[in-house]
Formats: sequence, structure tokens, C-alpha cells
Amino acid sequence: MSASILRTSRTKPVWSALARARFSSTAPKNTTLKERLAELIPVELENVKRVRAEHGKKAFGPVIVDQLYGGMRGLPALIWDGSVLDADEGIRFRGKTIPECQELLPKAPGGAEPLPEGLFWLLVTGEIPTQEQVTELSKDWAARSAIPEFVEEILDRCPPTLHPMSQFSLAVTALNHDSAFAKAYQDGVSKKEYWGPTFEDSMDLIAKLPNIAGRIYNNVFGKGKLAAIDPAKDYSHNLSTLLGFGDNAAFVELMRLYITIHSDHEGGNVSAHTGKLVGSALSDPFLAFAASLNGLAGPLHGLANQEVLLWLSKMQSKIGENASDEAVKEYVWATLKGGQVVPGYGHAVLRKTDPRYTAQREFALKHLPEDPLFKLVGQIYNIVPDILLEAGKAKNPWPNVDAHSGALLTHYGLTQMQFYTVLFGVSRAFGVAAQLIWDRALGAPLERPKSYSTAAIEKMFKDKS
Ligand code: CMX
Repeated sequence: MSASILRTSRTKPVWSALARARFSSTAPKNTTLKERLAELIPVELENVKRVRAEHGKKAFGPVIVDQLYGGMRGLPALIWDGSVLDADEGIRFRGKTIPECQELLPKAPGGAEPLPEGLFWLLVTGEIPTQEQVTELSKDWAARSAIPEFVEEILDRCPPTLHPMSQFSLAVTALNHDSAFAKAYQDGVSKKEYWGPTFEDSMDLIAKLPNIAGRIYNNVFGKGKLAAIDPAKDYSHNLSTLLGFGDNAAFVELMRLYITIHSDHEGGNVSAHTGKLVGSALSDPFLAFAASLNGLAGPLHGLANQEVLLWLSKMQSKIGENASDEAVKEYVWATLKGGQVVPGYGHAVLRKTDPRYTAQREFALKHLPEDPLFKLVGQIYNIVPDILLEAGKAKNPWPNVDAHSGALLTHYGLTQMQFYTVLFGVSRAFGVAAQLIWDRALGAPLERPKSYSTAAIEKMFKDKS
């Protein structure tokens, strides 16, 4: 690679910038996220070019027919840079575990949990931002947070019986009205410039989600007048205020942790992959993320956090509170024998307890150790894995992120379980948006894998035998 390629317009050697990004060191001071991205993009373009030149024609492992029928488990098929999921260790955001993010990312004054603003910077650049950079992001998002009046009207006209996730998806789709990317595309923007309007849309998308989520919550659960965003407060504080919990410092801290840990879980999960897929057609970030939300709304994915609470409440009404281990065991077996899944348990990739579950458990031990629902969640943790192992079907008997989140929200009075997946959705925008920006920056092509009919598979192997 020539030295000239490795220099930015500021004639700074960018190899060191790339090295910094790769090893997740701290971000250079006095730069905005967009300026930093503009420096990193040419470096990463060269890097991808080099990787493809060196390895592009190498096989990445065999594909077996069962993977086509089996939901493509383990099929190497996507590039996703923000996070990588290890079956045993769990998620790493740009190489950092959840405890490392908790330690390294900037916090709010007096707070102990990472600010999601910093996590977004990390997902996009691979670097830990400064406190000032995070504060600037909070201000920028507050400044972009208003939603168009017609979107407010769409939400106000939804019947309260329409699930909050459907309302959420409607509103995010409608934001495409003001998409900078869609407009730039109509105006004939060059491919090389795609990332700029995608970045602006992504920032707008994230910024507007608290107002959408808050409006849905207020409309559906009759909470009265919606509070206003305070430009001096961080993103999670504003989100909490819009939900009516802004005065509860522990709830605000929970939101900071919640958004951080739910943001990204590599690229193959339904919401992340859907966003990437739809974005690959050059649908703007609003359309792409609305598709993510529709996937997240499924009970095997994000809706599982609602399902867990529903399942726990049904359990409590059937066997009572403070039930014995025997009674809980019987209830779990009845769930399985009824042909249902135990929500919050199992995972398509993980084979150990989800570190996102552990992070929430640690939060509960610190803030609400005596909470009865937290205790029930702990009791179930001691019972369900053995039963799933004995039942012998689930490849992973351990809890995932959704097994815990509802108990924490309930503790603080956010008891409306139909709303839980909306919070997951607010958070998931961070990971999907970060990847959409990079996909457009690196010129990711239209996704178009090959499908086969069963008849074609039979014929293929008959012809070979
Ligand atoms: N309860 C009962 N059965 C389960 C189970 C559970 N928690 N987890 C897996 N199984 C069953 C599957 O339904 C499957 O049964 P069939 O062979 O009859 O189809 C069998 O065990 C094998 O499944 P698997 O390979 O272990 O799991 P998958 O990769 O197919 O599915 C998941 C993963 C998450 C959908 C599944 O574990 C599940 O349904 N869990 C409960 C729902 C849940 O908590 N989802 C949230 C996941 C996290 C998230 O995305 O938010």
C-alpha cells in the first residue's frame, strides 16, 4: 500500500488512526463523529480491498443442505463490524466485552453505567470517545429529536389496541418523508457520497426515537402530556423523562445500561440482518430500520422480553407468589408439554449464560436485591436449564437477555409489558445504524443469496450419485 494512500487530507499518517481504531483506543480529541468517520473511511476502504485481494477467493467452510433448511445457522454470510458474538463468551462491541464497556465508556456525572452515546461512537469508529465528544452527541441528538407533526398525528390516530411495536414501525417508516439519503439519491448523489446522508439519517433516526417511544407510551397507557426533551440532558435521561421516569436516578441509570447492552448482537440476528438486507436495496435508514423493528417484534426475537413477563405473571397467577421449586418445575414442564417455548431461554448462537443477562443481574443485585420478581427470575435460573437439558431439545439451556429485562422495568413501575420491545427497538437502532453507515461507506452491494427448491436439491444429488 502506498504511503500516499495512508495519509488523510490533513496529512496526518492514517495508518496510526486505523491501528488506533482496530485496537479500540481512545478517539483523537477535538473531532466530531462525522469528521472522524471521514478520516476512517478511506483507510477502511483500503483495508477491505487488501483483505479481499489476499483472501477473496478462499473457501470459508462447507455449506451443508441442513443449513438451508435449518435457518442458516452458522452459515458465514455477512460482514458486520460493530460487534462479534462468541458462543461461549457472548458479545463484544468492537472487541470490548460488556464489563469493559462499563469500565471504559464515559458516564454521566455521578453515574456508573456507560452512556449509550459513547457506545454509538465505539460501534461506528472502534474508539472510546472523550467525555466532551459524548456530551456533543447528547446535544446533537437533542437538537434533532423533534418528530414531524404528521408523524405525531399518525401515532395519535392509532388505536391503543394496536401493538406498540406496530405503531413504532409505522412512525419510523413515516420518517422516511424527510430522509436526506432518499433526497440525495433522487438528486443524483455519487456512490462515493452515500455515507454522508446515511450518517445524517442515522443520527436523525436515533435522535427521534425517544419522542416516538414516549408518544406511544403516553397514548397507549394514558400517561397524559408528553414531556419535552432537555438539551442539557443525556439521551437516556431524556428517554426516561418522556416515559415519566426522569426523576428516578436509578431508572435513568438502568436505561443507560439497557440501551448499551441491547444495541448490537452481531449481524445475523433477525433485526440486524433485516436492516442490513433492506438497506442493501438503498432503502434509506428509516425504511431499513422499520424493517428491523418488524423482525424484532417477533416472539422468538425481541418480543421475548414481553413474553417472559407474560409467562411469569401467568405462572404467579397459577401457582402463586413465593411458589416452591417443585411448583415452578411443574409449571415449566407444563409449558414444554404444551408445545410452547420457555421464553428468555435458549439462543441460536450462544451456548452459555448471556452476558447481557449477567449485566442486568448485577444491576439488580446492586439496586434491587430484595425485589420479589428479581428473586423469581433467580429461582427460575436455578430450575429451567436442568429441565431444558433433560427435555433434550434446546441446544442452549441458558438464559438470554430477555429473561431479565422485564423484571427490572417492572421494579421501577414500568409494568406495561407490551411496551418492553419498544425499548429494545430504541436500543437496536444504534447497532443497525452504525452498520448501515459503514455499508454505504464501503459500497456494500445488494444482498441477493441463492435459494433452492427441495426438488432442485434432490435433483442435484441424484445427478451426482
Ligand atoms: N424452550 C423450549 N424449547 C426450546 C427453547 C426454549 N427456550 N429453545 C429452543 N428450544 C427448542 C426449539 O424450539 C427447537 O425445537 P424443534 O426441534 O421442535 O423445532 C429445538 O429446541 C432446537 O432449537 P435450538 O437449535 O436450540 O434453538 P434455535 O436456534 O432454533 O432457536 C431461539 C433459538 C432463541 C429461537 C429458541 O431458543 C427459543 O425459542 N427461545 C425462547 C424464545 C426467546 O427467548 N427468544 C429470544 C432470543 C434472544 C433475542 O433474540 O432477543
